[in-house]
Amino acid sequence: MRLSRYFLPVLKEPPSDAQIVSHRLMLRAGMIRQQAAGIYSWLPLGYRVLRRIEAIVHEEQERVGHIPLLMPTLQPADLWRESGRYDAYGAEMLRVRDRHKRDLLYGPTNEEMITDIFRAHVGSYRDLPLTLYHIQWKFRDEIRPRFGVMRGREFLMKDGYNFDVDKAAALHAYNRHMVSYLRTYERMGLTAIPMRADSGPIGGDDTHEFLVLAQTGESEVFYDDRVTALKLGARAVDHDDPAAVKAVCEEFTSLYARTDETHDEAAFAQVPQAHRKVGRGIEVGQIFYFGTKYSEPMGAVVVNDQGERVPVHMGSHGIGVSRLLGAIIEASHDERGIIWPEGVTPYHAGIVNLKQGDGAADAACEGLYAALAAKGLSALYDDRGERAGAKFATMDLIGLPWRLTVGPRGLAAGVVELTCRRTGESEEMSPEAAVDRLAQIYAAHP
Ligand code: 5CA
Repeated sequence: MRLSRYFLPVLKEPPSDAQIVSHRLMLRAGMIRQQAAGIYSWLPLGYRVLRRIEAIVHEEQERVGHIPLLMPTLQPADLWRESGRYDAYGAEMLRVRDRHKRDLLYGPTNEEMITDIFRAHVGSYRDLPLTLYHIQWKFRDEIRPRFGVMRGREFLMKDGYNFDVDKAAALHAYNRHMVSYLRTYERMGLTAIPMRADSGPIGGDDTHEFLVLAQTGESEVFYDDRVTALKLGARAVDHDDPAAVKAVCEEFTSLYARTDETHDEAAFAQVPQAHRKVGRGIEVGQIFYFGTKYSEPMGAVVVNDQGERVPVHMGSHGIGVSRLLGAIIEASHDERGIIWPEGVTPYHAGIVNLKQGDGAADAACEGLYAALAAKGLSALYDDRGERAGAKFATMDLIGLPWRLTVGPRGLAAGVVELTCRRTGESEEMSPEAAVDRLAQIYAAHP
């Protein structure tokens, strides 16, 4: 993309009502525009990152055998009357009435609807295990929407639902979700710690939240800091092997890590003092096992291998897709702007032309742009007639992890400059070497 033809409405002054750094940076970098309290338009740069995050979520869900579908945002109230949640959900639910005076609601989550789909089409244990998920907009009429996309009213969520014949199989699905979530967050450059949590209006006994440590997080967290060093890395985990999956979950949940809702002072006191940490975190996902809470009242039953009709065991599993943009920026920025991890960056590299209109510089930039594209790498080329300082400031603000700087002086010596946004370190090399280096870097971030 050439910046002269792009739509990147950067702001000079951050609006005064944006309280936290991620919200300020998303507005300054022209990523979002607020349309009403907690409701945002996604401008091109923000939308590009949002789609990147969605793509990673899809890839990691499909990797472990979960199946995507798409349910609507509007749901009939009658489904929620069956589960008893229509009245229980309270003022957070946005209720609508259509022209035929039928009650609808803008879905805050989809347990009822997915249970309806399941009961209509599945009747035998032979069709299990089954996990269906979608990425769809949700609406929760939060009393205090704030911090930009972090606590919106309309927000994008990945929500998945497992159907299993018994509790043991459903707990395997729970563990499989935990492992796939760990991989999902790692690919986004995040350390998200699974913490035992409270189930709230979703219900159920077993639940973990995934928290990204950040001073601006809304949850208070208590943890053994050795948990922050755990990494899944490139290891292969057989997601169909319950013991292997459980072993990974145990590794990630045996050290103390809890939110204030489930915090236990006596257990926390057992953590060696040097590792005992209290901090704040951003909840970027939550997994639940709730057994037959929805399948029983809604009649989602299967015939098991004994010929008996039994309600299916279920769980639901959510990732805050739009919230993740805020969480990633909270975890990765400096005083000049955003620093995108390679896995989610909107463009792989920025190209800054120090002397637009200079024949050699223009040609070298066009050459780099094409050579990157040939390797499957996207570039944002600043081809405007601006001063170098202004171009650098824009690149730093929008946070592309790698910048190529091209100018007549370097070209005379046959080199361009490759700069790492995170460390600020620059290296001069031939344009070909720079393209090869970027291809190598991104090979590790598919
Ligand atoms: N049905 C379950 C799991 S699918 C569910 O709704 N879980 S949840 O309530 O925990 O939401 C899942 C994730 O959505 C949360 O972990 C959080 O990251 C994100 N989320 C929840 N509320 C908001 C909000 N108001 N704004 C942005 N993201 C939110």
